[in-house]
Amino acid sequence: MTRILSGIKPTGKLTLGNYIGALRHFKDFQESGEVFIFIADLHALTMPIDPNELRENSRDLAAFYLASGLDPKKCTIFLQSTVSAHAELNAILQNYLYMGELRRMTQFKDKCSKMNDSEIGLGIFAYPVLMAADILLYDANIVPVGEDQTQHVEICRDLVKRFNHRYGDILIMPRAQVTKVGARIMSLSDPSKKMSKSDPKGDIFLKDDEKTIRKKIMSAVTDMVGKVNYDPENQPGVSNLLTIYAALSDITPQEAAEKFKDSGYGDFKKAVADKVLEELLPFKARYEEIIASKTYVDILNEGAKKAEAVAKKTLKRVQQAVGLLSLND
Ligand code: ATP
Ligand code: LTN
Repeated sequence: MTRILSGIKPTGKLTLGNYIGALRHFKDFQESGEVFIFIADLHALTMPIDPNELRENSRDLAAFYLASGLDPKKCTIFLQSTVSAHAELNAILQNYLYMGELRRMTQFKDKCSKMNDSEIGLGIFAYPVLMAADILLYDANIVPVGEDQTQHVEICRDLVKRFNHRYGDILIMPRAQVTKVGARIMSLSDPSKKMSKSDPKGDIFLKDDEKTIRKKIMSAVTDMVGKVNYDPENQPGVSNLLTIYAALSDITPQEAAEKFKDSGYGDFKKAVADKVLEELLPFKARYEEIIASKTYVDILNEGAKKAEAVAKKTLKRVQQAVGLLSLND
């Protein structure tokens, strides 16, 4: 059976970009494969974060997973830090990715370009190693992610090739799966930048109320062209709104553009806001119910047990392959 694995790091308030590019799709895999979805809390430590905020973000993310339609009876939902095999496999795999290739990662360059070496933690540099451990522990075949994470899945694939070449067929080769529409939602206030939860200016958060969401969409940056076209190069703001509308309607941005070709920007933005709210308001209501009832606690405990059983077996296989002595065999 196909194994599917993905995670989101609890670094801040989740955005509409996280929802459209990743979260919204996770549930679709539940019927066809064996799904592992986790809260990447160890990854959240790679940039400075307040401990209380990290705890709150982690609870929120658990509730968002459940509100998105992930069913703990059909998939395994867990906190990364509660399955120690992640850290253990990380310690082994760090020897199979190299400084030169880690330095070329876009995320590392983006996050650290304005810092000097004395401020850059080892964790953000070695981020892809831990992410590879996350993926490989579960023998994942498919890793659904937004576009910005595909480079990390690619480096994981390089690691698998290198490792298997040396030790035999030990690790399973994963591949990234990126949604066709909405893999890179841009900021509403600056459509040249990715919408990102750690850079929150003008972006839509899943916890925003109706009034705020409407206001943000109505004041999204557009252009002077005055016509709704899908043309990301010349009309990035309008094209981004079309992408949001299209992704949530399961149509292409071109189809969305056709629908609004005779509309002014005001009417078009109102339709986008209605579409976003139609999806987010019921989602938010489910999230609030889950947070209040704390049902996520038992689900995460149960998930950790199920995840650990799978992860331990892979860890053992790797430990044996590289020559770590096992005293019980
Ligand atoms: P940070 O700002 O802390 O780096 P982020 O908002 O980029 O966080 P991640 O935790 O890195 O979010 O990403 C969670 C998932 O959401 C990943 O699969 C990522 O590819 C996807 N994602 C993030 N931002 C966007 C976006 N703007 N459009 C589409 N998908 C996105
Ligand atoms: N790097 C990812 C989070 C993440 C992940 C993973 C995603 C950590 N480990 C393994 C898929 C598979 C992010 O920033 N969203």
